[in-house]
Amino acid sequence: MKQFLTALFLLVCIVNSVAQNYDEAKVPAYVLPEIFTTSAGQGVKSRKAWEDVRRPEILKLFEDNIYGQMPKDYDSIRYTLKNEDKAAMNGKARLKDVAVQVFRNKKSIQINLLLFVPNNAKKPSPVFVLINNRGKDNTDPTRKIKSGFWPAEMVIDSGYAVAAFHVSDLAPDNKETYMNGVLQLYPEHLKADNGMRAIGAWAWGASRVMDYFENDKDIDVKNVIVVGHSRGGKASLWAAAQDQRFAVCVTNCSGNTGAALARRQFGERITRINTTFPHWFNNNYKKFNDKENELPVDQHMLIALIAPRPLYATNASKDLWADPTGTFLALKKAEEVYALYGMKSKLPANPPGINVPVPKPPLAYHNREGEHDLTAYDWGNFIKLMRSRP
Ligand code: GTR
Repeated sequence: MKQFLTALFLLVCIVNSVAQNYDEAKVPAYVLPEIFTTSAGQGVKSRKAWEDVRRPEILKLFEDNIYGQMPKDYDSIRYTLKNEDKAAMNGKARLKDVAVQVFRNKKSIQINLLLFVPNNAKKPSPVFVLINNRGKDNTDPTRKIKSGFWPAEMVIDSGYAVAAFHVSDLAPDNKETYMNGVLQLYPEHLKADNGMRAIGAWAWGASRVMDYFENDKDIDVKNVIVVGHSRGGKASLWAAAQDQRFAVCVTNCSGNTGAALARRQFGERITRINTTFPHWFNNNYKKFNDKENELPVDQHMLIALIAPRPLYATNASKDLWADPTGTFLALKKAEEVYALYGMKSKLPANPPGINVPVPKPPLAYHNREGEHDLTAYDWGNFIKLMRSRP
């Protein structure tokens, strides 16, 4: 029996991996929904029509069909400095270990925020905040363990503050237990087909951290950069799309339902993501399993929601699952919204080569050599983007 089950499991794995397309020649012909045509078929030509009509309409389409509603109300929020080290990183930085507690309907959750601020800063510091979807070791506050996933010393040396919180504080990344977090504060969402789910909860957490930054004099709130990798990169995109206080968005290897176009059906597809991770997106999204072309949006429109703020999307050469070409094409399609703000994209016409970064606003991109990961190479380029901002 055990052997039979192992064989069956292997077979399912093989069928699944063969079922995913990795061949550019097999990408079907597709038509992307127009960014500048309203649901009523009207053309959008001005910034005003974009901001007043089409942008809110697209945001709602993403809420209703994919990420779920984003609750904005809560009863109260409390910030507590749990621990502080004024001479962290050999005196280079101040560590603040902050509890962000949010209360609603007699329930509460706690986001544990780690923040290092450069000690030599003469004014409030811009800050990179990572939505950490990997091990907590990656953000070791004692700095005994160092990781390219969150190279805090490098960011501090470059003159920026660096922060992180873990997704498990908001919603455990598990289809059985994801509701044991923010969703306890908003149980009505669980009943709604367009309710918030795990990725929405992580993005909601980023906004509560932003609430905290607005109350921390060490932080330059006009320059908060939200960073996420992969599933965390889907959340960083959604956070920046719906909360315009984020000045810059970094979405690293975010792939399907992140920065890559769904209609290309290359690498991971909607059916697969909804089956493996049914707790990430809302119920309505399941209607689009194997029906990418029926979606009223595609991911270039999520990027468009971030305009005119800078966005950095990345890929890795061996991570075809996340469709590097589809990510680049989504950025290219979003250029038209930046153009509406008089911004000229520096992206080339075709995807740049491997390790040929374009860390330039408003739309930055690179395809790093190697595996699906977030590394010091990636972070070095995010810093370059910040430095080349006007
Ligand atoms: C994969 C998933 C991707 C991506 C990745 C990750 O299993 O299919 O969409 O989110 O996990 O988060 O590393």
